[in-house]
Amino acid sequence: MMYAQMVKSTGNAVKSPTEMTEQERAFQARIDAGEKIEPKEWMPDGYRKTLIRQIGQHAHSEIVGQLPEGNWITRAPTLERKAILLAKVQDEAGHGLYLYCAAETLGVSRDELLTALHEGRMKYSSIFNYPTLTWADIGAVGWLVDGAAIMNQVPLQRCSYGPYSRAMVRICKEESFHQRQGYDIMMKMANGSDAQRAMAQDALNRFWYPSLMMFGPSDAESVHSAQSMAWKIKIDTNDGLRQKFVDQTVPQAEYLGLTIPDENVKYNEETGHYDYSDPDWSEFFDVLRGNGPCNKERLGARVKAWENGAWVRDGLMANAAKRSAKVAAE
Ligand code: FAQ
Repeated sequence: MMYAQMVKSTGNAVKSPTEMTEQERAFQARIDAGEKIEPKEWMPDGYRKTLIRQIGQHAHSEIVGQLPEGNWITRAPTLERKAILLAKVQDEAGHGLYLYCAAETLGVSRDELLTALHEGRMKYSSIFNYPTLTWADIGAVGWLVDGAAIMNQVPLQRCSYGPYSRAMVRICKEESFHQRQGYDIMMKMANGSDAQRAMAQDALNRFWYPSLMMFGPSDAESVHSAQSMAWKIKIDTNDGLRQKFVDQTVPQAEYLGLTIPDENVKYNEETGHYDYSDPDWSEFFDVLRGNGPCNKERLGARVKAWENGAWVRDGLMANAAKRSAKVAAE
């Protein structure tokens, strides 16, 4: 069993119009005109591959992302909190399903994508390799992790690939609710006892930098951004979205009376944005290589769930075969 996500990132320079074939030029013109590309239409091989990679990773993130929160369903402090958390975790499963379906329209099966995840050939978001140690972490995940996810996904509603862009519309609606529930937990904790306030601060301390890492490496290190943006598979740069997230989140932390664990966070009158420190990128790349605190546990849990579900899949297939044999005999 291989737990690392040893996928090598390679990015190609964006082709200039003169290097493109006529078909590629016509395709790029459609993208530039804001048209949506639909499943059966011609698309460059690289466009298809990039979408499969990004949508697949995104789907895996939703499914693996259930694990840190699932950890707290049995320990939620009230029945109401438990019901809300259960609904949120179920939503993530739904997001995974829409996204696997969107990827399937590109000619890859869900089984193939899951096998690639299980064999360490595909990535999922780095954030889910961090543990949720206290109830306040569930607040921080909703507030910061869903907050970062929405910041990235709202622009993706305008992605050039029809099925992905439409999946994003629904996902973003649900993610907004998720973020509100996280912030609501943080408000309760931040306005609670000293011990609760300390837990809220501790959760923010641990989740701040990993949340900033969700947007991916700096623009200088991002291998895919240029081509993905030319194809409108990505709408904004990694650093652009990260800055927007910081600008949105700092005032929210102030409202909670919590401190961002970065002494360089300061409003910059000249730029109109908050200055902030970059995360430790060596930690980010190390997590991607499979060495985060929970990589082994997360992938292990997914592989086990897959194996434990084999009898359900086998049963469904046997039933489907029986039904089609019956229809054929009629
Ligand atoms: N973690 O060249 P770039 C959620 C990889 S939201 C792991 O910049 P790209 C909701 C990247 O894949 C989270 N790997 O790449 C939820 C590439 O490697 P590759 C999921 C990362 O694709 C909330 C390499 O580094 N959201 O789950 C990360 O242009 C709460 C070079 O990077 C999405 O997936 C990372 N953080 O930009 C669920 C959104 N960052 O593939 C439960 C869609 C980068 O060559 C609870 N995805 N890498 O082997 C995207 O927008 C983009 O894929 C980026 C990365 C922005 C993530």
